[in-house]
Amino acid sequence: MALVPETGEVLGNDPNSFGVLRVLRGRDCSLIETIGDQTTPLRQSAGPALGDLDGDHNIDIVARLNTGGVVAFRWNGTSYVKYWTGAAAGGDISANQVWDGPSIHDLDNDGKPEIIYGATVYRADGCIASATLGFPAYNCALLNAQTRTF
Ligand SMILES: [Ca+2]
Ligand SMILES: [Ca+2]
Repeated sequence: MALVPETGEVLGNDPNSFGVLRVLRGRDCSLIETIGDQTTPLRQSAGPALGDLDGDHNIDIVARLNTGGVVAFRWNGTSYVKYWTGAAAGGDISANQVWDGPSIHDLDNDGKPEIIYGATVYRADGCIASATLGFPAYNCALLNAQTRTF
């Protein structure tokens, strides 16, 4: 893989260089599904995050888009389908952090996961909860230790 360090761009915008997600069966490593195509250009250098976003007890996948922002996939019973796309926000640091992928945590302890990508926090439905760089967004909006509310 080749990178442009100044921009973080994975060379290039050639669709052949976009990442894909491969879902393997645990017991024999057989391929269940390959996720990603030219309409969903995944950043090949960033790992995905796994969690149950919709509460159906099936694992959902959140991956970084090569164009900024994130995309979520959910299991429909037979395959993974696009669930939502989270827009790149002011806190998106895509150009500087080539390797960073999203992570999933319940930041406010309400039982619903949030997705963290750079300085942007998305709710489980893909809406942006916070997009401010630095700790103030987390301290003031998401992780208020006294109220535990948004
Ligand atoms: Ca799920
Ligand atoms: Ca939560």
